[in-house]
Amino acid sequence: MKFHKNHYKWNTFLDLRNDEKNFLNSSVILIPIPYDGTASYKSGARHGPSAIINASSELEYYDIETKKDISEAGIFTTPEISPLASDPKEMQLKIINTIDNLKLKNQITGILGGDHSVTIGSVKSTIKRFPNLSILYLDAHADLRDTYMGTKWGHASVARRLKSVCKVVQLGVRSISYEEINFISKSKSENEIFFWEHTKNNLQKNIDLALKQLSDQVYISIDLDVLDPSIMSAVGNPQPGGMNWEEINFIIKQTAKKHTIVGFDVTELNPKEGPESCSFTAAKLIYKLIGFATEKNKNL
Ligand SMILES: [Mn+2]
Repeated sequence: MKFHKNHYKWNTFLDLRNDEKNFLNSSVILIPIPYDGTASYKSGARHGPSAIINASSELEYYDIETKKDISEAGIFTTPEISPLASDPKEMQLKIINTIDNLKLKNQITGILGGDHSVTIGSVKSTIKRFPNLSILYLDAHADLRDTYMGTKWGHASVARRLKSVCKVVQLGVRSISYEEINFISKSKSENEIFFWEHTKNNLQKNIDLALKQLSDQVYISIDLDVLDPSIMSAVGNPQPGGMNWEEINFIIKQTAKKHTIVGFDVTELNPKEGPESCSFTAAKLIYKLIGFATEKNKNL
């Protein structure tokens, strides 16, 4: 069975033609998940994946920083994982099963969200292929609540759920509740969370401290609200005082230099909340992640 682009609508990242015959030879598998069933403030992240893919067609293939053609990495965009309106836990199980069924080997997966809850399913599938996985979690919020709005599987509990799966190192946090602060001290995980106001002034030193705690195989989870609203206002829960473009690039580049990036996600783009440039910024962030993650030369 061959799905000709002339007959089917199947939008792809960078508008590249998917090579279905060589699916398993692609080095990066992008999986759009238009789900925002757990949004609490402003819903609309379901429109994130299509906005990212549309904006990506405006990117130049050539990347100045890594001096290479990003499209040559071998990028395959799957069809969207359709959302379930039932229990958020069912949605996570669906994400795990759908990704498992792709029968991937060493490919890098990149999830296009969707609200941040999609990370739970994505990580739970990825860790089956990479048992020594650890997570670099970039988010303005701590996401360490045990439950929020009646569910344990929502966007405000993602880091808490993942901490029972593997090591999670959090960078960029600038909003946290008392409940979460208490959880951190009870679980003695103070050294796994870096508040942005303490981190940004000595970025190299703090990144080194954060990265030292990660295993070789790293999954980078990005909630776009980790960026400053001046460059990324199109998110469900904006928070002032965030990372700029150079800082997030630096963090990803340093991670790629010292570790192997085996998976990533970019979540919470809510296109109607901001200018079109936000979708483009999200697309370029994915492009940079692909560039760094597939870079064999560690002298980046
Ligand atoms: Mn967040």
